[in-house]
Amino acid sequence: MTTDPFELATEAAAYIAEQTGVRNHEVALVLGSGWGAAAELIGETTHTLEASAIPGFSAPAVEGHVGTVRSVLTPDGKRALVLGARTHYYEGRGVRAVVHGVRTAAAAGAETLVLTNGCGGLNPDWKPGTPVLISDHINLTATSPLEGATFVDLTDLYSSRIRALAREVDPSLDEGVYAQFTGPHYETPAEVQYAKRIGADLVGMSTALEAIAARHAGLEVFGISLVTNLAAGISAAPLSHQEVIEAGQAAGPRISRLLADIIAKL
Ligand code: 8IG
Repeated sequence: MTTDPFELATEAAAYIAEQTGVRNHEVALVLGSGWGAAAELIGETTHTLEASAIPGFSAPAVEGHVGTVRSVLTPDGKRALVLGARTHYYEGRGVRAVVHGVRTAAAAGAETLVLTNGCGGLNPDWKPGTPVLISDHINLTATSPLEGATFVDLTDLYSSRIRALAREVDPSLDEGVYAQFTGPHYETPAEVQYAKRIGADLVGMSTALEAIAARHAGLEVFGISLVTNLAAGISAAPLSHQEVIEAGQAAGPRISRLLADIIAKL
């Protein structure tokens, strides 16, 4: 197998095209915590592949994450590649593995990438189960998915065009700056206050590195977070992974509809 990450993505895309018979997927979605069922309304799933069978992918490490890659046909005839399996930085497989799905989506023909995640919220008005548009990010991982002298502009990384479409679907949607921490531990309350002071509204363990790789690959990026818990210290309650799963389930119908309506407008 190749060691070049872009060649590996090309191999993965070729495998997907061969298995699905679909040459080009114009949009790709990465489903994060709480978003597993949200893709159901986007369209008809025509093919389901085990992620672990696709070159460069591996089985998901986290309960609530789905280890499949699906080809979905939307009602208006668009082809969506739904990546249920995200590799997180904290899994220790390196940044190349973290962004392999994004590079595969680009190699599979995608022009638009929808990144979803579950995260902690810093705004106490955002009750668990609130979807929030990502307007920008702060990468606190101290690394980059890009290697060598690869200088990439990240202005308007999270497409203002698609955010406006999302607000046409639901004018009540707020937006915020997402800070990617490495995890897998959640933040201390002091770290949450630090995130707040440097301009973050959302804290999580994904998305920023993927968005950077997506921009480098020429994709238009849309990011949406599901606030599954108030960040540590914002509420008096301690954080639990169970709470995260339940908030996702409760928000299911709203965020499913939202995602499907946004995809339809792309
Ligand atoms: I779901 O509060 C979820 N993921 N870093 N902090 C971080 N990641 C998260 C959180 C959170 N909630």
